[in-house]
Amino acid sequence: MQNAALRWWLGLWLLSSCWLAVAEAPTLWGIPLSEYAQRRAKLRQLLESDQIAIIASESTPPTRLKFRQESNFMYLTGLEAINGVLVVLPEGSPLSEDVVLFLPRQSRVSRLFEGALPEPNARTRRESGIEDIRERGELREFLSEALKAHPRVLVNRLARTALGDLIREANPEAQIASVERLMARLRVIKSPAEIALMRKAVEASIAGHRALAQRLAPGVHEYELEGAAQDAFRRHGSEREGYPMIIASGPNACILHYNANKRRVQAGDLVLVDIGAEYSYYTADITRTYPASGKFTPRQRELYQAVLDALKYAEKEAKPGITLAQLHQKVVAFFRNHPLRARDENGELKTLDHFFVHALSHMLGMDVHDLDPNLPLAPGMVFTIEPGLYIPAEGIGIRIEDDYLVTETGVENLSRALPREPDAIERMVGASKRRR
Ligand SMILES: [Mn+2]
Repeated sequence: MQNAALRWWLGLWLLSSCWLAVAEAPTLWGIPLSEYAQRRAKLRQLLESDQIAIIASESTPPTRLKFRQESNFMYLTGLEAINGVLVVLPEGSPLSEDVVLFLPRQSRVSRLFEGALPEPNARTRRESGIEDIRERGELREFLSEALKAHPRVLVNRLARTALGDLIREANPEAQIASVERLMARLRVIKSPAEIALMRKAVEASIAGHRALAQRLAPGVHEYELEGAAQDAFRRHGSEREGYPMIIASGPNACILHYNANKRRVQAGDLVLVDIGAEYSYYTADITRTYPASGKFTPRQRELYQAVLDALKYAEKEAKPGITLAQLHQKVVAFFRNHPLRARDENGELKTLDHFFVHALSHMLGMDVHDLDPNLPLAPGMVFTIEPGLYIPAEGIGIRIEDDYLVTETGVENLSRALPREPDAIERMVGASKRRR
């Protein structure tokens, strides 16, 4: 009896403490609501007194692609709203508002088509932590007042197209510019919650690489490899790819934006695989180059080693204070000084820097080429390093890419669990096991 009572009280205590834990730290998409509030507060601080930020959500549910909220709207609200508009005012504004979210009321028919969307109601206030949510129809009147005190209007791309007329009507003198420079300053430093999501994205992407390499053998189509990677992404909780997969075999590896993925892999090909899973609106971006038959030729291997050495050199040089442009120049010099040579399209022998034709790095986050404020590296930034060599005359394209978190003293390779040494790469390829 006593025991049963104790268990009852213990159960009640556990239940209530669980409930309290959830109630204390509510999240949306893995990010605490308090963090969304901090982001909005920070944007307010960055705005000058005559500026105002207007950030529109996606406007229509797409028919051909899965819905994905615009990254800046998502970053500031956490809401998958349609036709929403977030207005952010500077700290010293004469208006009493600081942040106002305008949302449309949903019709009965729309609810049947799209399911329930965020509306101006108590539920959305509670879910988002945004207190001032109004009817979308009130935006026009609000702007005609607000743009008097704030004629410099910073917009995201969706607001520029959807609300340009409304803004000019509210204030014909309004100067419209992009909000992306400010958003880049906010988004470039990742919080612990964001880094946790990016680790999940990396984990799913590594699983995709492993599944794809396992499936790789001469005769397989590039799109079959795509399916293998996608299956592994989904099994690791990824909703979608962060960008179209590049699965480029043989000569396709020298087409940098190739993503048709329809060729049949031939024996002796190198297969360049550039894929990234998105997890809760954050994406990874990892590239490996695999020998289709499970074994590099001597020439493929020496070029592969040159790219890998360039990557290792860059990650040693990467630390707070250096810019991505400086890091890029270091790798160009590394390739220029490398003893290997290759022939260009005219048969002329060239140093390796001639075959490294793209940027070494980019910022990574909600978008694969994430907004970049062009600042020196600082702790909390996440970026890629991806040297590559593309030699059409030899039908060889090689790229190796990992994702890095900047620490106080250097970088942490987030994707280090995925092999990249040439022997380990050979062992990953399915064909190599079937051969033995
Ligand atoms: Mn990349």
